[in-house]
Amino acid sequence: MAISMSRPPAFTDILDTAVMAAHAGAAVIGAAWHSPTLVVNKRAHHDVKLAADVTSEKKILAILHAARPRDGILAEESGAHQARTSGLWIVDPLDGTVNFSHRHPHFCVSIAWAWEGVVRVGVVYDPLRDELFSAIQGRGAFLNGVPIRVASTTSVKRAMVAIGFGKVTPETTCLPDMTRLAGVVQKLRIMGSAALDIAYTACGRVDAYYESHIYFWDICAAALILEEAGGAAWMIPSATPYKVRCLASSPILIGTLAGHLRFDQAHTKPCTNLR
Ligand code: LIP
Repeated sequence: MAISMSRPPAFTDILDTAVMAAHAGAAVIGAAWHSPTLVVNKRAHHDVKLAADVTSEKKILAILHAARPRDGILAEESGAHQARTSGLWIVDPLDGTVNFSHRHPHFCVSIAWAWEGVVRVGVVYDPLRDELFSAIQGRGAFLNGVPIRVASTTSVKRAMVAIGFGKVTPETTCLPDMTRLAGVVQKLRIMGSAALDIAYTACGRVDAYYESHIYFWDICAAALILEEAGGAAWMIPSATPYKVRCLASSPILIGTLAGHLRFDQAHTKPCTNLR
């Protein structure tokens, strides 16, 4: 189906739609959080799929589709939906699902919008803390409307690094990377939500985030927020579609961290560049 080469819409309108959809998804998640029973759709050794993931996504996609019916969508639960414009929504309806399933209060909704393969708008919403992280390309990053910046930590020795520990199999374990980092940074933190890890890097609550195998939908929105907060988010594509190796930090620290992680900068590109 032909892609119409139209002019991009106003990014502020896109942001308004993303925020409305994030709140709607969060309302669904909030209801599940407060319900005495948690509906589990599927269990795997290192993962779980909840009904809340699916219902939140349906709610979010209905709003995005109503606002921009011809844009494409890439969503964690329902996958890729055809695009008839250069616009693409990238959605994680519940990032931190395993945390949620243990009633561990650390999860969020993540919505990004790309135009011509570059992320232009990003929203990460943590409903329990009522914290909305947002950014428009070239217009700065905000937490509940207040500008945010990365931390100015000058040395890796003083860095607190969030590390994602995904679905560990012999092929995808990041234990060697973790060991490399543990020996050089101040502290490692495993918090279980890549989107919040990168958003926390953007506002200086941690100095970096690393994960050896993570999906676009977990990182795209927060990566733009981090870039607009003065940081950088790098990715190296893997053989699995939409799955990448990701390192995010401040410009001061990212090079040194990449060295310790043997992060091949020759194959690296910004997490906001989906081309
Ligand atoms: C999670 C990520 C986390 C990773 C988990 C999982 P989900 O996303 O946020 O960083 O370690 O394996 O991928 O599945 O909760 O959307």
